[in-house]
Amino acid sequence: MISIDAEPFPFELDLAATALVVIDMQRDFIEPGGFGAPRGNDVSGGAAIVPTVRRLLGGARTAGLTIIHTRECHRPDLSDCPPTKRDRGAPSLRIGDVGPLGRVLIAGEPGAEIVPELCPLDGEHVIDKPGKGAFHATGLGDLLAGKGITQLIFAGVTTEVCVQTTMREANDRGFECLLAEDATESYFPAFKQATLDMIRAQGAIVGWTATTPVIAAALTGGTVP
Ligand code: C5J
Repeated sequence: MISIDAEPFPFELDLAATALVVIDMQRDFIEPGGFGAPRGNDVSGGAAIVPTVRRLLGGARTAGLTIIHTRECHRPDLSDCPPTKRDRGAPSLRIGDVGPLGRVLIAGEPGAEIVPELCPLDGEHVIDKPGKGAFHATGLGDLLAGKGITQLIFAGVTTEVCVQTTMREANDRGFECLLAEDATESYFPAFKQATLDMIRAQGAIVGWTATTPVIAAALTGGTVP
């Protein structure tokens, strides 16, 4: 066990039973013209955390962790996209519309790809998910069970939507969840802060938070990746 200096109290990490889950670091969420920007969001914060997520990935790769990348995206025929999801609000581009990054949030389109700096390596898992939570309508639960994973480290975007939803799904399934607080971002700074606070409140009711340098150093035995 490795003790990680986390909030609200140390996280006891079992390397053999831990996976890193990088949520939705896709061009559609962190580049102009994808899913986020047409909803009036400033997407620059997502791009700003890419080096930090890369550092966390480096630590996880050095430690030999199971690594999972998720992508929020839909089938080209939208058969896995509830009309309520596509139709809600008044964005200038809806899911499936053609934009500067191809069809928005559609599997196989440029915008649905993970940014090149965080490109999955051979042997890492990529989970395409139609929902905000990564357990909904995916094989993630079976994948983790098959590997004996009981602890999850989280990074990615956006903090209060897909990251938090997946952490809550995982928590309810019995996983211990640690969020890398500087390797996640929201379009709304107040929502990010509120999410960090609510996750670790009430004695880690959803999970723990810690910084990437602390997690990466713990994963690599003190060396900074
Ligand atoms: C959103 C996500 N924000 N990946 N998706 O709709 O958080």
